Amino acid sequence: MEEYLQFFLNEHFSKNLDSCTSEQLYEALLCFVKDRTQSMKPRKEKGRKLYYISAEFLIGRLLGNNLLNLGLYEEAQKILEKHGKNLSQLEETEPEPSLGNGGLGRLAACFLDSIATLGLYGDGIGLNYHFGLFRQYLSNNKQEEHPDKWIQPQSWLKKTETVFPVYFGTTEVQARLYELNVTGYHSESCAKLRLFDLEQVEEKLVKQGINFDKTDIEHNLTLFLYPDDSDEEGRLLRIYQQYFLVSAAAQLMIQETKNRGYSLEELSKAAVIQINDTHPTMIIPELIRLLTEEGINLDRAVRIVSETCAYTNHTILAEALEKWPLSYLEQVVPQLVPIIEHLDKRAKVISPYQKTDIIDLNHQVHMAHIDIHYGFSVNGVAKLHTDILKSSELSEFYQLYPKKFHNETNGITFRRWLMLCNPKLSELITAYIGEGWKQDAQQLEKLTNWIDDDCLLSALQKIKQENKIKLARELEKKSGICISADSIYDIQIKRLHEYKRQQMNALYAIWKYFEIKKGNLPLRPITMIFGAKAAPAYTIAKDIIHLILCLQELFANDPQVSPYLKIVMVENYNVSYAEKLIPACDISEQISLASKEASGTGNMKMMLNGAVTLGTMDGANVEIYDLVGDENIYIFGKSSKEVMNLYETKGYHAGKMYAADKEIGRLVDFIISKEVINLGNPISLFRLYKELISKDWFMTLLDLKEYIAVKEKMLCDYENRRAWSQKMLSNIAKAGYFSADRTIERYNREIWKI
Ligand code: 26Q
Repeated sequence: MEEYLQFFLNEHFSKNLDSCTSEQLYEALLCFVKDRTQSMKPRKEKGRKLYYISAEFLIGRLLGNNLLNLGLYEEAQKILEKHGKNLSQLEETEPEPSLGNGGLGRLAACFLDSIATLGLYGDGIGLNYHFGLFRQYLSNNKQEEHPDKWIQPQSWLKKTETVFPVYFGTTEVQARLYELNVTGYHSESCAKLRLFDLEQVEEKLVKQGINFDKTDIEHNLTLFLYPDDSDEEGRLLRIYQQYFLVSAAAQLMIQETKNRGYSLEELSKAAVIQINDTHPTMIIPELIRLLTEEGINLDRAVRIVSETCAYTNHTILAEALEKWPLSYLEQVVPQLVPIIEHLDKRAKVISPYQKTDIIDLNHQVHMAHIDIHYGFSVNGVAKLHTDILKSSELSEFYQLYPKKFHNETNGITFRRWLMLCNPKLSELITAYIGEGWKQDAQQLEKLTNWIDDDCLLSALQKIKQENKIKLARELEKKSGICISADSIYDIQIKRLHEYKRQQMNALYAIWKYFEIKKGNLPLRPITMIFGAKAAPAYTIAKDIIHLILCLQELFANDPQVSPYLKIVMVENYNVSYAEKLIPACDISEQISLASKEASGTGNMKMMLNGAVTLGTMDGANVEIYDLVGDENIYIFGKSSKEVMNLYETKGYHAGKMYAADKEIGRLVDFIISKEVINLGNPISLFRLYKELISKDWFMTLLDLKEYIAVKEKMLCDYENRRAWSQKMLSNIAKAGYFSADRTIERYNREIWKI
C-alpha cells in the first residue's frame, strides 16, 4: 500500500506521503481502495439474482468502512502514522454521500454490507442524486437548509457505458448507470450499488438555498434527494424521479436476464426484486409493460412479474402511505396508466373489499396496493409492526393473501456500527470472546458469562468514558460548545417527526429546569443531546427544533442551571455524526408513540454500544425488551393496543388533559413564557403550544408524566455504577440478534431463495 500511495502522490501531485495535503492523501487512498476492489474475484453469477431497489441508499462515508472490510485499516493507520498523519482525521476529508433521509435509506446501506459479506448474488439499484439530503445550519435558533453537493471529480462512483432511454409520454431522457463497489467484511468479492443518473443534469438550476426549477425535468431529475415533504409542486417531480428509476432499472434487469441466458418467461428464476417501500412500486407495471412489448401476453406478464417482486413496508403512518392522483400519472407516465387500470380491474375481481382497491373512488392510485396484489411477498420490519399490518392496517390484504405476509425484523451492520465507530469496545469484546462475533454476532451472548466480572465491568465504563471525552472534544471543535464527560449523555438522534416525540423530551427539559430552579439539583449533571433534521415543509417539526434551540440558549445563559442541565442540538446530524454520538451514549431515547415507529434502527445501534434504552413498547423496542429483560431497559407509556383504541374511539383529548393537570399545564405553558419568547419567534412558539393543547395527534401529554418518572428513576439508577455497567453489558451481549447478517439470511431463506 505504501508504495502505491507514494507512487500515486508523486505521479499526480509531485508530492510524497510526508509533504502531501489531506485532500491529496485521501484521493490516493480512494484510488488505492477502488483499484483493490476492482481486482477482486467476480461473484458467482448463478441462479436468482437479487435486485434491492430503493429511492434511498444512505451509505455514509466509505473510506474507513472499505479499509476495515478489506482488512487494510490497521496497515493504513500504521503507514499514515509513520508519516505524521492520522487516519481518522483523514476520513473527515471525505464528503459524505447523504443519499437518503433516514432509517429506510440507512437500512438499505446496512443490507448491502451484509449482502456483500454473505456473498449473496445481489445489487442495490437507486438514483445518483447530485445533492443529497440538505445540509442543515442552525442559526437564530432555526433550521436553515442548504444544498449539499457530495460528488467530487474523484469519487467512489464509476461511470459505466450503460445508458437507457426513459420516456415520459413523448419526452425522452437518458439514464446513465454509475456503479460503486460495496465491500463485505473479509469477503472475496464485492456487491454493487448501481445508481442511475440523468445524463443532462444542470446543477446551475439550484438557486437560493435548496430551491430550484421543479418543472425543468429534462435537467433536474436527479438533482436532489426528495426530502420527504408535502409541497404540491414537488409531487409531480417525485413521480418523474420514481419512474426514471424504475424504467431504467427494468431495462437493466431485462438486459441482464437475457445476457445470462434466461428467457423473459423465466424472469422469476433469474431475478427477485425487493421493493423498498412504495417509492419504486412502478417497477411492477413497467416490467409488465416491457414484457408485453417483448411479445408475452398480458396475463402471463402479470404472473411472471408477480412471481418476481416482493415489497417491504416501512410505515403505518397514513400520511406516509403513497397515493397519487391518477391524473398525475396520466400526465407523467401515460404509458403506465392502461396497465395500472388493468391491474386495478383484476384486483377488484379477486377482492371483495373496497379497501384493497388500487384506484379508489376518488381516482387516487394506492401504490402499496399494487405491491401487495402483484407481488409474492409483503413484509413488515419488526414483530409489532408486522402484527399491526396484519391485524389492522392491511387486515383485508391479510385475509386475501395470508401466505404472502412475513416479518423481517430490521438489523444493522456491526462492522460500521461497532468495529468502525467504537474500536476500543470492539477490541475489548474480542479480548474476552475472540473474533468470532464479527461474522456471527450471536456469539456476543457469550459476554454474559462475565456479568459479575469486575474487570470487564470497569473496562466497559472506562471505554464509555473515553468515548464521551472524545465526543466532548469533537463538539467543542465543531461548535464551540463545552460539555462535561462526567455528565450523563442522554441522546435522541433521528429525523424530526411529531410521532418520534422530540417535543416530549423538550417538555422533560422544562420540567428539570423547574426542578433545578426550585433547588432540587440532579445527582449528576445531565447533557441532553439532540440531532435531527426536519423536512423543509414540515412546519411543526421546525417549530419543535426552534423550541429545543431556545431552551438550549436559555439554559446555557442561566448560571443557576447550566452547571446541571445542558441541551445541545448538533448541527447537520448525519451518518458520520451518528458514528461519533452513538459510542458516547448513556441513555438512548426511543420514545415514539406506541404503534407509530415501524422498527427504529438507532435503538439497535445504541444498545450495541452499551447504551441503555428509555423507550415505549414500540417497533423493535419490543424485541429489545424481550431480549434484555425488564431490568436492562426502561419502559413507559401506553401500549400500542391502548393507543390504537384511543384513535378508534376518539378517546384522547389533549385539551382536557392540559386543563385537568396543573403540572402538565405548567410545562406546556412555559413554551410561550416570556423567558422563551424572548429568545425566539412568538408565532412559531404559539403555533407549537396550540398544537399541543388542541390536537397533539401523537399524544405527547398522555405519556409525559410517566416518561418523566421513568427517566428520573433511570438517572438515579445510573449512580449505581456497577449495576449500570451490568445493564450495559447485557445490552451489548443481546444485541447480536440485530445484526443485519441475521436479517439478510432470513430474507434469503423466506423470500428471495437465491
Ligand atoms: C413519501 C412520499 C413522497 C416523498 C417522500 C416520501 C418518503 C420518503 C422517505 C416517505 C418515507 C421515507 C422514509 C421512511 C423511513 O425512513 N422509515 C423508517 O424505516 C426504518 C427502516 O425500516 C424503520 O426503522 C423506521 O421505523 C421507519 O420510520
